[in-house]
This record gives sequence, C-alpha cells and structure tokens, in this order.
Amino acid sequence: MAELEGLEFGKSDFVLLDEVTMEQFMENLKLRFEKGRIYTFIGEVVVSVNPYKQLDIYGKEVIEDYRGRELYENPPHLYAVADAAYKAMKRRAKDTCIVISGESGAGKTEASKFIMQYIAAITNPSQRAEVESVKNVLLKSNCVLEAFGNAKTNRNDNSSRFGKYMDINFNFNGDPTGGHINNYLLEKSRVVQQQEGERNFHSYYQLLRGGSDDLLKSLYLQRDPAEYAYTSQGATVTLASNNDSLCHKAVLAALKVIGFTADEISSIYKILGTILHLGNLQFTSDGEHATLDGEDTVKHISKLTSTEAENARKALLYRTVATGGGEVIEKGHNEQQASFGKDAFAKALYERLFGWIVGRINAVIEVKDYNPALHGKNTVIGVLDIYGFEIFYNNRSLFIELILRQEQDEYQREGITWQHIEYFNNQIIVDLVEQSHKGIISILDEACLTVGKVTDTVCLDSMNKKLGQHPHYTSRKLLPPDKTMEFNRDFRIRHYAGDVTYSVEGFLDKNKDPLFQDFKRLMYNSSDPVLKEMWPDGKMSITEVTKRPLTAATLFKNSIIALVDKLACKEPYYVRCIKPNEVKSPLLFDDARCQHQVAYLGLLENVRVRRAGFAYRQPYARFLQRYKMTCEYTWPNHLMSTDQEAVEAIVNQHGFEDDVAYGLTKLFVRTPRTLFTLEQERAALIPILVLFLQKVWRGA
Ligand code: AOV
Ligand code: MG
Repeated sequence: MAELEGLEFGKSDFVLLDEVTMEQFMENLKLRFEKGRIYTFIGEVVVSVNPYKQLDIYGKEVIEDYRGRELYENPPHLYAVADAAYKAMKRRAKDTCIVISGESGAGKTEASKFIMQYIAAITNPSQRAEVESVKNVLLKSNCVLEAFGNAKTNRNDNSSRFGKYMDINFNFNGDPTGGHINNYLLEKSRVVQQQEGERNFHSYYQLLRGGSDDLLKSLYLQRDPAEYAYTSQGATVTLASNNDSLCHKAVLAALKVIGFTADEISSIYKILGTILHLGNLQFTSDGEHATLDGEDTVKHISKLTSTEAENARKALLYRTVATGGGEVIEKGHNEQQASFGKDAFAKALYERLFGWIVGRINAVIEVKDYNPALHGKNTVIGVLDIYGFEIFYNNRSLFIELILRQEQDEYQREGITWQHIEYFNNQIIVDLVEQSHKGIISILDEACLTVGKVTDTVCLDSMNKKLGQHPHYTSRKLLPPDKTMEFNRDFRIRHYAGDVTYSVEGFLDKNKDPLFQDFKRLMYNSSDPVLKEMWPDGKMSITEVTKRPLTAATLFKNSIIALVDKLACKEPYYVRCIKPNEVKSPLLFDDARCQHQVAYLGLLENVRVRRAGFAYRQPYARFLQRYKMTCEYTWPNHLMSTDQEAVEAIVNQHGFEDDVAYGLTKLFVRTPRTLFTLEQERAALIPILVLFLQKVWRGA
C-alpha cells in the first residue's frame, strides 16, 4: 500500500484546514503543487492542479495500490475517485458518474483518460476476449475523437472543442460490456476561421503531414497546410507535444481497430479534402451575381463528394427559394452570399462528419443482447469532460446542489438527522437564461425568426427592454457601470461567482443555421453512401423546409437538459481541475489566477458543506476489519453481538465519541482527523503484529 503522506506536503484533505479561509486554502494548494502533490481531497472530491510535466504516478503498481481501497487509505489521486465510483457501482449496483470540470487547459481531458485507463486496468481479470475488445474500443475512441474534435488554441495545444459525456456499461461481474458517447456543441466555426496563433482541428494537419503520397494525390491535395485557406489563418505549426504525422498513423490504426471499413475511412478523408478545397474557392462578381474562379477546384470537390460537377457548381452559386405564391425559383447569390454559403457548407460537412464518427463508434460499443434476467443488472459509470457545459449554466451552483442532495439522501437512508445548510439557489439565473418568452434564449430565437431586419444591436435593445428589471441582468446601455463593457454590444449576467460580460456580437449569426437547402440536397444525392447517410434532410423539398428549424441555442439547451437529467439519476463523483498558470509552466503557481478558479469552482463552499456534516462514512464491518487491532476489546475477535457494538468499542476507547454518528449500516465520521489517527495507529501496529505472527509460526 502506498505510504500516506507526511505533513511536509501540506494537508491531503482541505477538510483538515484549521480554518476554512481563502488564505489557508490557497496556502495549502500552493504548498502541495510545489511539492509535486497535484491532487488534494475535499472529502470525496479530488482537486487537481495541472502539473505540466510527466509525473511517475500513473503506473501499474500505483493502480494496484488504489484498487479496492477506501479513499483515505492512500494519498489523494484520480484513481481513488475512480475506484470509489467503481466500488459504489459494483457493491451497491448504483449508476455513478464522474464529473470533471475546470477551465481550458486545466487538465480535464487528461484526467478523463487516466480514469478510463484505471477502470480498464482493474476490470476483466480473467481477460475474456469480448470484454477486452470493448475496453480496447473505448480506449481507442479517445484517439479518434481528439483528432477530429481537438485543436491547438492559445490556451491549450490540445484543446477539446466539443463536450464529451461517455457512459461505460458493466455487467454484474463489474466488467465493461459496452458504452455510449454523447458529444456536445462542436466548435464548428473553427473549420473556416482560426484566431492568430490557433489551428484548425488536428485532423487536417494529420492528414496533410501524415497521409501517404497516394492518398494525398487521390484527394488532389498538397502537403503544406499553408496552401489552404482553412488551415493557415492562425498557425500551421507542428506541435512539439503532438506530432501530426505520427498521429495520423495512430488515428488510422485506431479507426481500423474500432471497425471502420476501408470505404468509410476513405470517405472520411474525402470529406476533409472537400472542405480544404472549398476553403480555397474564390468568387468574383459580374456586377450583380457571384461567379466562380477556378473550375478545377469545383471538379475536385465534385469528384470527392461523388456528385455531378454541374450540380456542385450550381449549389455554390444559386439557391432555390419558394415564393409566397408557392412557386419555386432559383436565385443567384451575390459574392458575399456565395462566400458565406460555402463556409456554412464546410462547417456543416465537418460537424456532420464528427457526429457520424461518434455514431459509428457508438454502434460498435453499444451493449447488445444484454438480458438482465440472465446477466444481472446492467450498471453504468458516466464520465463527463465538461467543456461547453459552463456556457449557460454556472455549473458550480449545480455542483453544490447535487453534493447537498447526495449528502441529504445518504443521511436519510442511514437515519441520521440532517442539518439544513443554506446555499445559493441558481434557479433565478437559469430562468434568466431559459425561461420561455422572456429568457435570453427565447429572445434570441425570436430575433432569429425575423431574419434580415434584426441586427445584434436590435437584439440587445430587445433584451434590455425585457430584462432591464432583472436583478442579475444589466448592460451598458441601461446603466453605464464601467468602461469594460461596450455600449452597443455587451450585456452582463450577475452569476453567483461574479459578473460575466457577454457580447451580442455575432450572437444572431451563431444562433442561426444558415445552410442552404441546395447543399443538403447535393449531398443527399451523392453516390457515396457514407456521405448520403449523413444528409438525410437533403431529401426535403424547399417548400417543406421553409418551416424554421430549432436554433442552435435551443438545441444546445435541450441537449444540456437531457444531460442534466442523465447526471441527476446517477451518484456523482467530482474532479475539479485548476490551471496553475497561463504559460504551461510546471514551476509557476500564479496566485491570483488560481484563487480566481478556486472561487469560481466554489471549492470553499464545498469544504464548508463537507465540514458541516460528516466527512466520511464506512460500513461497520469494513471499519471493524481495518481497525480492530487498535482496540483490546476487538482484537483479534470481538465478543459483542453486532459489528456496530464492536465499532462503538473502538470509538470509545479512542475517545472519538463526539466526532461520530451511528447510522443503520455505517459509521459516520465528522473529521478525517479521526480516521488519520486510526490509520497511523494501524500502520504503527502492523510491524509489531508481523513480528508477533512470525514468532507464533515459528512456534517460539
Ligand atoms: P482541458 O481538457 O482541461 O482543456 P487538457 O486535459 O487537455 O486540458 O490538459 C492540457 C495539457 O496539460 C495536456 O495536453 C498536458 O500537456 C498537460 N496536462 C494536463 N494534465 C496533466 C497530467 N496529469 N500530467 C501531465 N500533464 C498534464 V480544454 O479541452 O482546452 O477545456 O477545452
Ligand atoms: Mg479537454
């Protein structure tokens, strides 16, 4: 078993702080980071600080140390949470989930991978082939999802540009039988536009730098990303941490392992190629209408999409519209519309490709032929890598709420009196954003329905009018509070954690789906079955589609509601990630930046909630087994009628009466100090016992 840490590494649980103040919290966090202890508990929550260097704490031996152990028996680690979630699932047949949050670059995705590796390592001891293959696909899917969903940003060289929630299903043995991935809000604008210093999604650079000569030739592509508008606006660099060419091979191998066919893989690359060619299309104008420069590019596009060149050309230059009288006419684009349309097409191609890949992986790992009568209850561990989740929800309030609910449930089950804790109710903000007719999303939706006339400014005016009285809403137009907001553009929501300023600039465009039906029809009529499958809505005629689809904000809101429902019925475990500095340095702990995150993540409240109640619980039998050696009445065996009485004897002998409560099946311990004392005594006794036993064996 791993050694418990000495005090020189600070307190391994924030619950142990002498006082719950920001100063003490930060002091402990910093000390531990500087000593290379990146993980610290708050009860069952793990706080993690990105080390920005490889640490030797994820090996096989470490996994063995954590396997099947209780939380405080080892130093804080992701593995401890993963094991707790796994144990709860296995022992109590509970669905659990691990929620990982923190800002960009804080280490969420890395944490989610370590957790999955841990679960893979501790399951299927008998190496059954079908379980191994499920595990393999689950692990390999990360590599594919990162290639298509991650990109270099200025904050993180491998930033996830989509939200990921992955369910892993287990049979009654506790072995993985399958899984399901939900993806949220892929940042599709990156496909056509990147900021200075940022790249498009990794997949493009991997293809260009790692694809074989034959492959590139078949896609009519040059090797250099600088040749393409869509891959060269920000940065084209190869990343030190992410060798594009090697990654291409790894992704290709992963696709094959997962079960993508050669034709499917070829279609994926054709779509990437199509997008790169689209980006290089130039339109000019004959005065009124757009015309195309570079017929060759159009030919390449039509080849790669298996469509007629003439149809592709038409979709790029015209749109079909239904007139008021029910007549269908073709209308030529002007230069701006054509260019706008092609970008929308490129974004949609990529978004659908990504969605299709996720769906294809899901089809492989979906649990098939599971018969609960035969195989026992099928349980789930969900892992949420939370990008995007924080856009609409200030999820920290949700986090505190869920933790409180979980505590309350457990206390009630065990018959322990619950002491009510006041906490902030986030409902008022959720309403501000979501309420029908007068929430921000509704106002946006409404504005989008009146296309043409509504500008961002008009939209802001409408929000000001409807929300001006709301205590958590303001904008500079209503009340100039300071110079950090712009007059025509910005509004501010007063979240619990602090004020957040949002800009309406581009809000409307982002919220609309401006993809012309002509592109959808073009794709639906492709003779490439994969492409056709991605565009079922291309079947509709223009008169059918005039009814407006749901806007992006509404769709996102709906998917988040579904996600919250999914999480709410599971027992949650949390990893809270902190980014120590802005420069990816393993040495620098930027106090102000870290303190901001601690406040934003609500970690102090978390410590308070935990301290207000009982920080640790343990089934009586388990407690007894572990600590019976520390009490004369229980060692080696006790003569009491129940385990609970024996546990009482241990508690009384140590004088811990005031620190515990007795539940129906579990002992509740208020402060971890009690457990640490018992652990230390136990550790001191073990060598003596070993000596004693050796003597007994030798017959001395
Ligand atoms: P994120 O998922 O939280 O950001 P990542 O998990 O991608 O952040 O971490 C960013 C980088 O920090 C990684 O690429 C590693 O270089 C480093 N890193 C993080 N955790 C560890 C660790 N435990 N050990 C070593 N290095 C680590 V974002 O997806 O941008 O929100 O959107
Ligand atoms: Mg990430």
